[in-house]
Amino acid sequence: MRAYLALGSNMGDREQYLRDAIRALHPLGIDASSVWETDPVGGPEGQGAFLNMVVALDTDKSPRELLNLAHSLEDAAGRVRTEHWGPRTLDVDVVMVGDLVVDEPDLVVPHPLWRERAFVVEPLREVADLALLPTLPDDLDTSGIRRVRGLWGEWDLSLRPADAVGWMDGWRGPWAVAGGWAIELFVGRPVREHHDMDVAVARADADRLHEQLAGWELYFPSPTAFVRWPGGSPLPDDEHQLWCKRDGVWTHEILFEDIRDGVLHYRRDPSITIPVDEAFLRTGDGIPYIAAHLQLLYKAKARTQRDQIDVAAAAPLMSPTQREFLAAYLRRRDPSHPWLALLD
Ligand code: PH2
Ligand code: MG
Ligand code: MG
Repeated sequence: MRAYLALGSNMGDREQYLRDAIRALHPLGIDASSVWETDPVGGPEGQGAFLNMVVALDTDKSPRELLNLAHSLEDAAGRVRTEHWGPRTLDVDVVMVGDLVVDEPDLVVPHPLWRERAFVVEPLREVADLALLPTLPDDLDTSGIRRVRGLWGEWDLSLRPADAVGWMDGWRGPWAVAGGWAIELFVGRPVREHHDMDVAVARADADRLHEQLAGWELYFPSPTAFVRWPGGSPLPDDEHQLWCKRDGVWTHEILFEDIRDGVLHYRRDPSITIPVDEAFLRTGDGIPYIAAHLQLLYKAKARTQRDQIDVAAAAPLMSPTQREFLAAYLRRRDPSHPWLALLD
């Protein structure tokens, strides 16, 4: 079941409280919204602005178990319950748990006020699944809320795939732009906003990254803390991503692909292999990108609007063979996967 939790903080180191909560939730496999700074709604006069976000998770936990989880996160933030709706280090509310309805003295699900609160609805929109999205109110006053930079530091949002071509100049080995930008390069027109840029390389080439990206700091984005990857040490087998920072700003994320003898092996399903010259393609102006049918495999678990936009844009342009490749995989995992309708 898809469940949604709303997080809010308006006391002390607000970002740190949110970061701690996100780290604690990370093992459950969450989609986290952006962080929004929001004017306080109700409560005592003069309390400070909130940072709010919403996380979505696919879970078997009951609403009661999620409430207990919420309380444990609040306790970890040292929350003291004094004034009703007063300032708090961390507030975690259960917004929705599938279509379950609970009405008990200390737990009402769906949350009785969520539809009236832009500080819940707008972050929720970013991580809502396809069934929920059309039911979200879109007439709320959003003047008191604004999206702010990420919890993990600033991304340079002005960067484009052409910049990655410069960074990777002279790279010996396969590489390609991945993620949402790969879909856009395939489609050949703007598809949606991007919050980051992904670049895929072969795991076997990882030891040359420090030399290639000499002006950067490279970090493993572990769920508990960013860990710097010092040059000269081998890439740990369980690390699949690297975040790259230059002049204090994140520029891109490196994704490691298992490529051996010209064949890409899909990590999450060893039965799937693709020759690298079908997996990594090139635009007319020479920008390498991951083929859409492979990129969408990575996104197939995701349920958010972003991914739906990507598949809706790419599917009509894919070859019948590529569509069937993706559809066969989805059917195997989930015969009712919402994308299947787009791939017929
Ligand atoms: N939470 C409240 C009351 N008011 N206002 C904002 N902006 N954000 C909140 O999370 C919030 C609030 C009660 O939980
Ligand atoms: Mg609340
Ligand atoms: Mg609460």
